[in-house]
Amino acid sequence: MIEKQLQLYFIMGSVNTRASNPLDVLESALRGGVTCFQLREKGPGALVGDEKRAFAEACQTLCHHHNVPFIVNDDVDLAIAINADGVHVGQDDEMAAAVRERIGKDKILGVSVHNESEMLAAIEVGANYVGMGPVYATASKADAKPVSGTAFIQKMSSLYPTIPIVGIGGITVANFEPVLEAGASGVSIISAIASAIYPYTAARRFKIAISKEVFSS
Ligand code: IFP
Ligand code: MG
Repeated sequence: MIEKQLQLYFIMGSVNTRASNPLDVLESALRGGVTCFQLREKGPGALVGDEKRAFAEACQTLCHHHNVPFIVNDDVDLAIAINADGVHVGQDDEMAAAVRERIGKDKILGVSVHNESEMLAAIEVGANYVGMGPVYATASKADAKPVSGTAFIQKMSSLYPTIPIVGIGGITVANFEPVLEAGASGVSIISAIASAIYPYTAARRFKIAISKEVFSS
């Protein structure tokens, strides 16, 4: 179930979009067929406080209209306050074990991992999926770690086949296949949809290409 929801995982904040109304971009991405959404409201100009909450709730409403899970990056308080479907945390964010405790067992918990010990820790706390990357070079994250390629995904998916993996970082419709072939359940996309001139078309292209890939594997 979660594997299918992770297939085309769109991540966005109000500062990542080309179009001036980020909600239009999210709506287009949802119409195009993204299967999961993470609100990652970060960087210069990011919304905070009440504005962030209002934006989050607007995103949540759109996601629910399309039956797509709404995940909040890092901000556990916000996720709990608005009853989001889940939380994604990195290694420097609130410890995953504490997050699981706070959100409860029925919410989705995603954790970013960069090595085997982080992978084991994520499994231990009952993460529902792990994010791995940057698979390719990315401009969306100022403090991104060195490019990891698909080798780490390959290794972790064969050693720990029970926890779904999402590849993230620099993924486009032209380079996503090796990520799924390495064993990822899905791919996370920021720029290739959020910064596209036509986010609907961009999402739709991913959707069709991924359906073919999943069908043929
Ligand atoms: N991975 C993911 C996800 N989200 C993030 N925000 C991140 C790494 C840093 F794609 F959801 F797994
Ligand atoms: Mg983080």
